[in-house]
Amino acid sequence: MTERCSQQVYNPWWPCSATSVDCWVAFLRAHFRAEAVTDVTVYLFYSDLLPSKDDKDLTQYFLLQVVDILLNYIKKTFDAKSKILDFHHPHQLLEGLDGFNLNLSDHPESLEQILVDCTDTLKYGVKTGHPRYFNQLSSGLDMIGLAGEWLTATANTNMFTYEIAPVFTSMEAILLKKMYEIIGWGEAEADGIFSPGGSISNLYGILVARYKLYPEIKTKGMAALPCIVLFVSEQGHYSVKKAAAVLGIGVHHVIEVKCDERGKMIPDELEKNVLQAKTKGQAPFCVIATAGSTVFGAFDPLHAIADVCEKHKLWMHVDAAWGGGLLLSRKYSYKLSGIERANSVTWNPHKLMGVPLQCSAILIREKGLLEACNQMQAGYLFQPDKLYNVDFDTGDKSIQCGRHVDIFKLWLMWKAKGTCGFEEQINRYMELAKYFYKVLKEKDNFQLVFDAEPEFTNVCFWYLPPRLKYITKGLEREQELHKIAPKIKARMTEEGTAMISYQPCGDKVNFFRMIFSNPATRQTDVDYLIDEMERIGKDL
Ligand code: ABU
Repeated sequence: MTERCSQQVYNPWWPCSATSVDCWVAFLRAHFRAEAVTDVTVYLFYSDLLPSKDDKDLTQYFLLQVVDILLNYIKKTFDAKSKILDFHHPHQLLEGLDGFNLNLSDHPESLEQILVDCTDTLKYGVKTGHPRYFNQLSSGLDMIGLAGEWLTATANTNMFTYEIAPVFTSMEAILLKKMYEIIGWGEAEADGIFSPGGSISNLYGILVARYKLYPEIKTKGMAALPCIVLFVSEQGHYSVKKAAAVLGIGVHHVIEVKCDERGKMIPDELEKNVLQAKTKGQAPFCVIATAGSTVFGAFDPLHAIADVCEKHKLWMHVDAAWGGGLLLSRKYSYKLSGIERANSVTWNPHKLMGVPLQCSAILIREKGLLEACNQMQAGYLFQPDKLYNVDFDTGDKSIQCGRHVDIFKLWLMWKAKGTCGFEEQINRYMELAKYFYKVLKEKDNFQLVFDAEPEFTNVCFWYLPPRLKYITKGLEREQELHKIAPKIKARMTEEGTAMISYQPCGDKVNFFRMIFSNPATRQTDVDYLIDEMERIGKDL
């Protein structure tokens, strides 16, 4: 260490605060028994940490400094008055900012620099746990989930075999069982796996649906199949089309079914589309129903869709990536009534349940199908003659080889909250959505997209600047209104005061989509957002 740890001039930023600098000097004194260490610091490198050197104290000190950085960030995250982000354009970040250089060099950087880089990475990022972060369906920063991520990263293992992930694969089995029960399926008939997100879970649903009807797909490919088609509502997630493209089905073979005025699939339209496809010589095989659509938060009528599926022998997949968490609420789970009739379900605990990204499950109401569909029996991983029950090797069910451990943070959160804790949190989001809707309804400078209580925690609305009142309803007014949401969002982003998403949809020009899925959000933050929109928007 001595040759490379030359003493350098004191670096004023290290390590972040005066108290920490004192600690650092004290640490160095003790560590190097060098009383001379006063106002100087020593440069150390990754090679001074475990396992290169047997220096547990230094490794501990370095990691504690990282924790200190994280704790400072967490404190700021939950302070409503702190900025959600310090926005910079991509070229600014790529060019480098004030000591934060993204470029990589051939030579090692000191541990000090590594700690500065950790600080800056958080500094220039987005605080998705901030109480006024409403931008995505997944938001919030759960402390238990975070602890789960830390532990998972420390364990650094792979989900493909019980052999190297005995505890995590067992936890996955327990969690999947719990989710089947909540949906209303018996354990003996169900199967599942955690996947890298809702899009991949939806892809699994379609993949297994096709395999069930056409098992020859696995060996012979699409050439052996008729022209297969599937159905999803106009408000369904775009990942369904993506999956169709990836699976060689083709985007043109995804038939979009009309929705009612609230964005729910119309079952009669579904049946009409199925019959039309058959008349054209196409082979319908699957319907994707949505439980909690991305923009409107709509729930398709699952029982009526299940009736159509049963009548026409179609696989029913429910994309409950967003809405699945509502099954934990005794008050609101009725919105997913009929999900128990589905053949497969996507459910993302990283959305409504607030589990840190990523955490998504594909659940299938037929044991063995997932494995039959994806199994390749790689001899170097899935030896049948291992010392344990190899049914716990999950790798041949998945389309990946390596699979990240997404289960532990969910398991730990469930332990910490109990099912009731999730329920309470989710019910609170529903109440906040109703509150937000009621406040906007009373204001003449806001207009709701649906003049009815929200179906879910999505609340869609326009802000109307005063000048729009003087433009008569029609194309010109719509064109002007279309420009308002992006302008308000841009100002909010630049000022870092709040984040909320917007989009056009069908014949509706750009409108805001409010989402409640952040445990840090309170009514005061909702009131703040409204005031902020009025402040920024009144002169637009
Ligand atoms: N379906 C992915 C989530 C998109 C969103 O947060 O709006």
